[in-house]
Amino acid sequence: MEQLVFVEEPEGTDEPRVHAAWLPPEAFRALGARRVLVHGHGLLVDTVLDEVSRACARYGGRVWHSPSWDVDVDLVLALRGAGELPNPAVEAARAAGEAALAEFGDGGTLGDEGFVLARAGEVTAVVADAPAGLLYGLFHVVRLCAAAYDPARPPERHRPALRRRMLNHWDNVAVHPVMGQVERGYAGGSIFWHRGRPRGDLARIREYGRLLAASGVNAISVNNVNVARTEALLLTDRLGDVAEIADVLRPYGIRVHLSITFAAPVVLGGLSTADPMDEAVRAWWAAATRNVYERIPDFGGYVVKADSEGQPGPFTYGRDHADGANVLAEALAPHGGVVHWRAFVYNHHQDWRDRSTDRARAAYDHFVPLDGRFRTNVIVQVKFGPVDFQTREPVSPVLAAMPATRLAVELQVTQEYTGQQRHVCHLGPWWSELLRFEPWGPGGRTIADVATGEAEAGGGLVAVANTGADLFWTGHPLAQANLYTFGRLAWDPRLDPSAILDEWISLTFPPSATADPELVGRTLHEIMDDSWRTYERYTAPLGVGFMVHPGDHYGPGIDGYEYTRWGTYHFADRDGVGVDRSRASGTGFAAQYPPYWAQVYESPDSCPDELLLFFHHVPYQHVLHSGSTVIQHIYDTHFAGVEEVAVMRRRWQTLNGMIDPAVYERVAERLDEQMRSATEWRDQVNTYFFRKSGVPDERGRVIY
Ligand code: GCV
Repeated sequence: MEQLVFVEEPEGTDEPRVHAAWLPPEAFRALGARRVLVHGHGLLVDTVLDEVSRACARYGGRVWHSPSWDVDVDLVLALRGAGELPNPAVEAARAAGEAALAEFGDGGTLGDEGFVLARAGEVTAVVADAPAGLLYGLFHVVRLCAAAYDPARPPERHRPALRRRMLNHWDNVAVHPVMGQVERGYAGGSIFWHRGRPRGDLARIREYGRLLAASGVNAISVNNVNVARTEALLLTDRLGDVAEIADVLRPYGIRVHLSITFAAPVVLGGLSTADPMDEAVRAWWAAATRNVYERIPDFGGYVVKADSEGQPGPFTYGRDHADGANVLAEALAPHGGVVHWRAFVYNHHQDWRDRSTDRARAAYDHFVPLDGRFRTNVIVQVKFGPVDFQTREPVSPVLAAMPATRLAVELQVTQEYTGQQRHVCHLGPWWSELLRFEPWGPGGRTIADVATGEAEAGGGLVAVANTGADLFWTGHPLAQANLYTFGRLAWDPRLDPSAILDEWISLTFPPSATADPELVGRTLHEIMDDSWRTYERYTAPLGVGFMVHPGDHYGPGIDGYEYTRWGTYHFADRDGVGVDRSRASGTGFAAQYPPYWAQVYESPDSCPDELLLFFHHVPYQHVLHSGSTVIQHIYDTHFAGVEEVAVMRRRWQTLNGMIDPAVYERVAERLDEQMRSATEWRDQVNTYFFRKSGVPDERGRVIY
């Protein structure tokens, strides 16, 4: 049996080959065995042709490029407007595509990235208005495998719900003394940078672009939002390094963005100020930006972390975030670029003694008063929750409070707080829940609707990448599914995360290259489907958050942040635990939500169990909706979480010999660590709360 899991590397290299993730050659078997006609021209059409040609060369199919005709084909991938082909079967399939489009209504529009798939006779047609649509159509056909050629397949139209589907890399160019090459990176070094220089592996970057395009991602920023001296230079002296990356990713429809420092006019331009109201500063940004577009005509724009965790910003000059964002937007506007201005702004020098300051409130307090003041090419990028990418948080109330601003929702694919790619923690179900959340109450618009925006002009979905120079791209091979899922949810937030996981499994572990595909699929689902909830069970309880080891954020550190300046406290004492964020007696954060949720969150009686300690400080004997007390819930979930990891490990062992041994070994190794770490979490959390509360476990299990 073939195990075609790795992509081919150029001959003569001693480098270990890189895992093919969800695009192993085997995933192209159904396509590659067919007769394919590609019709149209353009850079991305060439990419389609190249993909099809490679697949056909491997699996015995044939490929023609227009203006070929008079050939029998199984699949035609055609641009509308590329002219008719004197081939009746092909034209019938194309006509079926056109007819299907007309039936979908709204003028049959496909946009820049959409496509339609239809069957006529023996031919499948994929029709798109623009080359990017054809590329996405091709990857759709790959995902469908043989089903793409099913005569009974009804016509389908696909268009991305979100126009902006972006990854932010927190990659440093120079190795940071504390954060290393990639801040919060758990997959080795950076794909782009190595010790102050470009890494130089353009083939790898191209392969990355290919994977991203196949998942649906269409933009990336290539450097950390914390911008130090070397990284600042990417905007000017080292722009060539960015242009090189942009050139490699362009054939896969991926636009490059850059994180910049707000102080650039001073640190790069030699001006005495970066005041956004200063004419010389405005002129500096305009000139620097013009220069960027001369080198990279399809440059996406800037990503900015300002006045946050020590990064410079407009506050230095008595200006606000709208003033700061607008000066950059003004410079980008003539070129069609956007500013992603992050709303992650809070006081990181808080006094833990002061219980009136609440970090959860900060983004709303800073940004909501500015609604309507941002230029139209500013996207305010909001972390999904009010604090910081925790395993469980409520949705950020900012997302429901800025109707006159383009908002992007920021997720974290890199598993900073969710097991750092040493633990299996499949985040699809969590993201799906967030995107479906209705901040105005049941039946209202969803978070996905906010990101889509009116007339599709919303800010889209952004995520911090989890990839690196690691052989498996993501350290933990199963963490590849998080990246894939992010792309697919950004394309269509209504997709069922379990169906996305099915796609990922059958692409990554193709049935034709697996001894027992049913067992592999079932086992992966059993391990991954509920793994986010398992992780939640053995870590911080009931939405209280953090409790992580300070600094590296891995493993338990229950009081690690309790007496620090970072504003992430749980306030556990002998009587109870949790943060009172009610309007009546707490910080008032609950009142930042629209009325429906403000009311639900305000009272411990109506607050959902999983967020109870985020919103309320309650006694240990408080009874949850589940019927359990808070203290007993803590014990039960922590024991259960560790047992679930033990089961995951046993299940994984059943795949020994069934799948690529390198994948098997890497996951097995990581599951051992997950078991060790989950046990550590269980014992520390249970012991901590037993010592604080003095309440024994009603089931008499071992607590230290
Ligand atoms: C890039 C958290 C992380 C930081 C990160 C920051 C951010 O605080 O721990 O490493 O900095 O979020 O999102 O900007």
